[in-house]
Amino acid sequence: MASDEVKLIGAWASPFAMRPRIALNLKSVPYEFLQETFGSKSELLLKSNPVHKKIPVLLHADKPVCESNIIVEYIDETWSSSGPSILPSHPYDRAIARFWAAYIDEKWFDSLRSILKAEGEEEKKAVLARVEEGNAILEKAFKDCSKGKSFFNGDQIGYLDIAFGCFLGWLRVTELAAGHKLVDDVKTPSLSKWAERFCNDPAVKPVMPDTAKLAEFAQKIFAKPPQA
Ligand SMILES: N[C@@H](CCC(=O)N[C@@H](CS)C(=O)NCC(=O)O)C(=O)O
Repeated sequence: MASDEVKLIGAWASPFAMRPRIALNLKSVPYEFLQETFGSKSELLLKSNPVHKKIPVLLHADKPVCESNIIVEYIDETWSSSGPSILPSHPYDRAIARFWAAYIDEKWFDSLRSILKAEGEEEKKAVLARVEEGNAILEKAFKDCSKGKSFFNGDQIGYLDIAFGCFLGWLRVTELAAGHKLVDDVKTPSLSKWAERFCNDPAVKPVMPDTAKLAEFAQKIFAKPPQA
């Protein structure tokens, strides 16, 4: 009989792996964290996520669930009676949260990671402007969704907070590398306060990587030749 155990294949520095880690913390679900080594893929990962071969993968009773936002939804539905609800309760709010989560992964994060790879001042400037444009859009989305509350969907951390907040460590590292603040009290006052609240939440604090440690890791991985 398969055990009911929960395991998560991930890595400490992975923003995508941070999503299910926060969700499991919110639901107080104990799990074993199986960390992949950067640059190689374990047999278990290849077997569990043969399509994308990416982390994170949640193993629940030995059954794999892939894709970070899908895992977060699975955690919310599976442990529905423990901890706060992660997805908004109204279908419209759920649709909006999923819309912004897709925007963050497909557009915003794409620009953010281009900063670290940008070559020359002109390219760097253009990418920084693209991220700031995205931040302004997300500042407005935060105001519209939170309606004056602390988080995107109210008083507690939810789906969209996790989807966006998981990138805050990498955002800080990018700011350091670029010598340019991207989220601050002047440009994005609401997001700036939200980021502080998010990072201090007890479900987030233990899994948010230390900026200096992450910056050191970033230097190592970006020093390697770019991969196709
Ligand atoms: N859409 C995926 C993205 C996951 C992802 O990009 N994971 C990275 C680590 S942060 C990875 O496994 N990269 C290895 C690779 O691309 O081969 C998700 O949301 O889970």
